[in-house]
Amino acid sequence: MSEEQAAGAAAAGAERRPFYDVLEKHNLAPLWESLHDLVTTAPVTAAVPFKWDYDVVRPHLLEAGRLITARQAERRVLILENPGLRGQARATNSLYAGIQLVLPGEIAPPHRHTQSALRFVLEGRDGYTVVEGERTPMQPGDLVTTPSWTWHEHGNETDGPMIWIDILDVPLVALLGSGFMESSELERHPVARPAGDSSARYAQNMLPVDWRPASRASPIFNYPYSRSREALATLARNGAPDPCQGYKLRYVNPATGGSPIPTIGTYLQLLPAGLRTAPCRSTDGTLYVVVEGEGESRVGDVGFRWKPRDIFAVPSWTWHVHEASGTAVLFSASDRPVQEALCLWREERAPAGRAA
Ligand code: GTQ
Repeated sequence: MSEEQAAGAAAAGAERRPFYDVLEKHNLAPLWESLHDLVTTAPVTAAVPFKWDYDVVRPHLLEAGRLITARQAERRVLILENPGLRGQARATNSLYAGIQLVLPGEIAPPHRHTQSALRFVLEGRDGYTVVEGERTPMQPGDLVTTPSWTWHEHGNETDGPMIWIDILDVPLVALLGSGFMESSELERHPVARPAGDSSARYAQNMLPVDWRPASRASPIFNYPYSRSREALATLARNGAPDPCQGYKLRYVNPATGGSPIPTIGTYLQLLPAGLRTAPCRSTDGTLYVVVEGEGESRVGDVGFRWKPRDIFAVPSWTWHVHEASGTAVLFSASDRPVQEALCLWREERAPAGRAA
């Protein structure tokens, strides 16, 4: 724009100002002033690439354990706040995440909400979550789901702390205005089914012959790490890795073929030692949890080194590469199934030679 044109535009802007003031009084606004902020040429998000170092989080979580009980807190959790979305309880655009602590002898009482939740176990063995009256023991690396509107509670009868990451679709449900929650009057939900019942029914590549799913959520509450890890180990022995993902599997609801939680996609990937992935970006902002191994990732123009139990956020449409020093395993979660259902999901893989 020439100086003359710029001056003309400024004059026209000043001339329209009184009109805008009138519009504002009537709760109206001129689209032409904000069109290209609303409808951008590519995704724009305030979320930033960020890593939460487990060595930083853990002592604060244990301090919370000294200051408040699980029962008092209802859920004793430190929320992972994306620095670009401070005060909004969001780790990515659409995902809430927090680190929960249940100490020996504690229970986190039963409640239910329309927000769907998953737990990915970071530390401790044999603590448990009860979902709809079925208790499932939790081991490191297990993915435990609590579908929308199911009663759930947590407990720990072991002699060590249980620590896991909670990932919920809280921001999405808030956007849609569809949040409900209910606390139980009961100290504990009555046990309705023996442990292992839903796994026997639904998690053995078979389904009860006359069963029809009542919802899109998976009937499986626990996807044990041992089984997923073994599958990845076999794949890594059998063939070449994908240049962007290494060996990556998605968790699945056996009744639908979709994701176990309709609003949150969940993935486990193995990066062979020394692999540097090709630059890749996709529209689903993603939260990664390091399960095994050490390495580094470059996300946009930020780089971080990671080790087991570190968590990092990759915002929507941000180029990223991962490099594993030894064999590494990453768990990840995103809103990809929502975007796919709405025909919004896109991915781009860099041509060979492009740096992230
Ligand atoms: O364990 O039910 O981190 O309801 C946030 C909300 C955990 C839970 C969270 C919840 C829970």
